[in-house]
Amino acid sequence: MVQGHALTRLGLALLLPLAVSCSANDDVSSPSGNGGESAGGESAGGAASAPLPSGAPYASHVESFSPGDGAGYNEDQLPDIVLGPPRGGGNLKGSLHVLALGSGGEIVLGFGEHGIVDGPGADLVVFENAFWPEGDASQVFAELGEVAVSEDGKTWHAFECDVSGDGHGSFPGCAGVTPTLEYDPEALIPLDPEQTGGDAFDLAEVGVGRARFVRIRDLRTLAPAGKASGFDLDAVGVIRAD
Ligand SMILES: [Ca+2]
Ligand SMILES: [Ca+2]
Repeated sequence: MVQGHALTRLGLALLLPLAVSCSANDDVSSPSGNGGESAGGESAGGAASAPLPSGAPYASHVESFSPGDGAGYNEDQLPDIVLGPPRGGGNLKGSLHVLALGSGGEIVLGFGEHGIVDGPGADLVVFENAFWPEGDASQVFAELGEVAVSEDGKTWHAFECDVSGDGHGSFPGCAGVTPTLEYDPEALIPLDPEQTGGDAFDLAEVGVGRARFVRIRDLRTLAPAGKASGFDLDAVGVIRAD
């Protein structure tokens, strides 16, 4: 379910050299039930920002998308809608620049020839449009997703997500919990989850040294049937890449 207010920087267009160079060569499978990717209107917006440097630390292609019930929001903007940096609105605003996965839907993102590598602490960040109604973090509007990583796209290692939470707005191991902040993606390389927001994950927790793919699966929380629903993916960022 898409919540929150209109993003103030929808006009921002960030053309990623990495994404562009990879899109022509990567084996991008067509999202199921989607009829293929659109041209993606977002990059056509008149933006003043310069392109990010080559190797910008964000997903560069959509490997697959299996929409769940109630998906559809921004599906016509695939794959661009989930590539590149997030368009966070801060703790109080959920971005509308997201893809609704639908109840039980799942998406797999890749990073071209790059991989995520395990280093000290967190190695990747998943950005959703969670927000704090009336500024109360304990009442976070969270639509939870399970995050899994893979080196070959076949064998997956999932982070254990506690959907029951701790009653204070924390859902350990889950994506879709921490609001995405507004920040300058050109200035913030490498990514720092303290400044970007989003939910950070450490490959060491699932015993993985390197991963080329990230899968996010909606966990059917706060997803009323028949409406645009489920985890709303904004972006996936890489803290440590090779
Ligand atoms: Ca790590
Ligand atoms: Ca959401």
